[in-house]
Formats: sequence, structure tokens, C-alpha cells
Amino acid sequence: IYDEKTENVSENKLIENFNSCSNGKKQSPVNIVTSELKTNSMLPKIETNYQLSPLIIKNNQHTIKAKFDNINSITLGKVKYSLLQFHLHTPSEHKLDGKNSDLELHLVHQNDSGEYAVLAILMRSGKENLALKQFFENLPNEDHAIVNTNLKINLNDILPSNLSYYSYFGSLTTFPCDEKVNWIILKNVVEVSEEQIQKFKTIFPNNARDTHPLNDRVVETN
Ligand code: BO1
Ligand code: ZN
Repeated sequence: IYDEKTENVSENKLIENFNSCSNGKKQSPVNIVTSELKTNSMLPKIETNYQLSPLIIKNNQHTIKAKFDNINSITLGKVKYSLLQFHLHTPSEHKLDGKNSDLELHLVHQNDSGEYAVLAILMRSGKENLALKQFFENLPNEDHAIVNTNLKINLNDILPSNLSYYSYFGSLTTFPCDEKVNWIILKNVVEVSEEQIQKFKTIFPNNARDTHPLNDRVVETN
């Protein structure tokens, strides 16, 4: 039912797949309770090594994602994570004090040991996001469709200037929900226009997984 190569799941098996996710104790997303954060001044700074890069946009039935060649990366402490892709969820998957934002952008990175670092950017309705303008204008609305344009994105243009973050250890939010994700949720919310949000919502009205209990985890902040 799940094709590793295309990352596609046959439609009638989608629900089943969400249910067949790990029922482990470190699942994502979670509700971040700001009064229960643990300040950790030792958390590494995010160093980005992003450059103007071509991307391929794809609709994989879970979301719309932009795939990159292996030329962008971030460094956390001494560990380098390469960017594989970014994609969107609406509403946001992570909640802040019980509240969703309109969109959540996931920049999916992986290190040499196969662990993920997903940099999550919460987005809310406001002024048009020019860095993502071409992305929103080329969303493939049909299953499997690939839009092969000559567009290029510099992810530095998407990031807020202040990269302070919340972080905790959790899972992928879709099948196979592996518990090997270093979640980094930026505190600064980024604006996108209502029109951009609606463009995504016409294709995916709701592709956010429910929040899961923190159990014995603690969300840290720098
Ligand atoms: S998410 O950021 O937690 N929503 C998320 C969910 C699922 C994946 C990635 C991020 N899936 C994985 C696939 C891998 C693939 C990788 C990068 O995405 O399981 O096979 O290499 O596209
Ligand atoms: Zn995601």
C-alpha cells in the first residue's frame, strides 16, 4: 500500500495508514504549553546553509511538497542535516497553548545517521509571502501531478530574521511516523496572504495530524 519510491499511498488506504502509525510514546505533533517550557541556554544555534535552488513541486496525496537536490543544509551544534524537501500543513500541526495557526511549513532535513531535523515555520494570514509566491502559483492540484518549472527558491528568504525556537524529540507526522525527529519550531510566525492560504486549502482543506501527548518529554526553548 505504501510505495517507498514515490511515497504515494493508494487513496482508500490513507485512513488505514494513519491508524497503522506507531503507537509509541514520542509521537508528533504536540501542543506546546508556553508555561511548561524549559529554558536551555545550551541549545545549539541554527546555522543555515541555504542557497538559490531549483525545486520540483509534487502532490503526493498527503500534501504538496517541494523536493531539492542535496545542496541545502543546516547545522545544529556540530551535526549537519541536509534538506530533502519542504511541504505544508493546514491548519498547523503543532499548537501553541491550544491554538493552531493557519499553515505550518516543514523543512525536512536528515543527517548521515538517518535522523531527521524538521524546521517548522508557523504561518498566519497577513501580507503576501513573496519568497513563496512562485511556489503558491504552481501548486499541482491533481494526485501525483508534478509541476516542472524553472523556478528557484532561496530558503533564507522564507525564514524570519530571529531563529529562536522550541524544540523536542518526536516523530514524523505521517506514515511511517518513525520516532526519529528533532523538532525545531520557530517562535517567530511568518505571514502569508489569505489568498495564498486559500490556494492550498482548495487542494488540501485539512492535512494536519491530531496532537499527541508529550508523555515524559519536555519542550525546550533557547
Ligand atoms: S513531517 O515533516 O513529520 N510531516 C514528515 C512526514 C513524513 C515524512 C517526512 C516528513 N516522510 C519521509 C519518508 C522518507 C523520505 C522523507 C523525505 O520523507 O518516510 O522515505 O525520504 O521526503
Ligand atoms: Zn509535515
